Amino acid sequence: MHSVRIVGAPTDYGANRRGVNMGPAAIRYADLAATLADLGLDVTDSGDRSVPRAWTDDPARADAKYLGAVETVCTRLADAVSESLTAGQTPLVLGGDHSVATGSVVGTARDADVGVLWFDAHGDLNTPATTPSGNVHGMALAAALGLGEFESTWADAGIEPENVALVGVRDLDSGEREAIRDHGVTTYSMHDIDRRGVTSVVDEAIETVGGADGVHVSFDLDWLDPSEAPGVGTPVRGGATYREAHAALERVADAATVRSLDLVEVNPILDERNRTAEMAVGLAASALGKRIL
Ligand code: 6HN
Ligand code: MN
Ligand code: MN
Ligand code: MN
Repeated sequence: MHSVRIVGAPTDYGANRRGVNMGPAAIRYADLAATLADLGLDVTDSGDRSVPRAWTDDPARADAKYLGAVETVCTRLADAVSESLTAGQTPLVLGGDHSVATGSVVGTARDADVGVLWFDAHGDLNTPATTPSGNVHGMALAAALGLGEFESTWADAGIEPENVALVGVRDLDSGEREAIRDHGVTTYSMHDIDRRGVTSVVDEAIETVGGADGVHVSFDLDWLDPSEAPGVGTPVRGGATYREAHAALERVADAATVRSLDLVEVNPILDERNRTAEMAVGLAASALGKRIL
């Protein structure tokens, strides 16, 4: 039987809004474990990683707020993800803001050849030198790639730009556009999805990122249109529909091996009756093999 281990990462240090640290609780409340067990998966919930308490931040690092706390969370999460894989359980990481994904990627790529599919309205490719906000969740992918000052912390993650595809972006900062060009990160915008259809785009993304040991799927709920997933801190209109999001993840389940999965940026304070968390649960089921027949 296929096994899944839920790993909570309840942090909001990477975001500019409080509340996303309650994401794991909201997603569990939306019946994650029972939904996955109904698919015939063997589900273990390992609880939440502990998160440091940081009430004040180094004012000199307005370009990377709470970076120390983010790094601590990511280091703990990387170990938890890697242990889960060693135990034969697919890690299902619940954020928390998207900064946690640096830890997931580092953990899943340890001694393995993996591709990364990043479903997001945003590129998450800023560095402290380019960020418009100082929020580290907007740097999570750059950190996993060891770009800019992250060369001294995460450069050994084992992920190269050619192993990564951004899918469905619609809000890039100028420094992110430069990073995409300079490092050759395969990027599909919503424009590509409109023109070609989501399944064709996802097929090509899977093909591009490779990964003999499978793919890491980092799913930011703000990839969806805010009318369908309002409980996120940085909504951008023009996002994926419910059907497109399910079609995308069903394609991933069919055409790739899902080695690990993040569900991030669910903020129950901003949500409407937990519907964004419920969306996350349904999408996890699709990514982990739910079929209608
Ligand atoms: N996310 N590009 C913006 C920034 O502040 O760097 C927004 C980042 C959003 C990050 O949603 O994971
Ligand atoms: Mn993101
Ligand atoms: Mn985003
Ligand atoms: Mn590797």
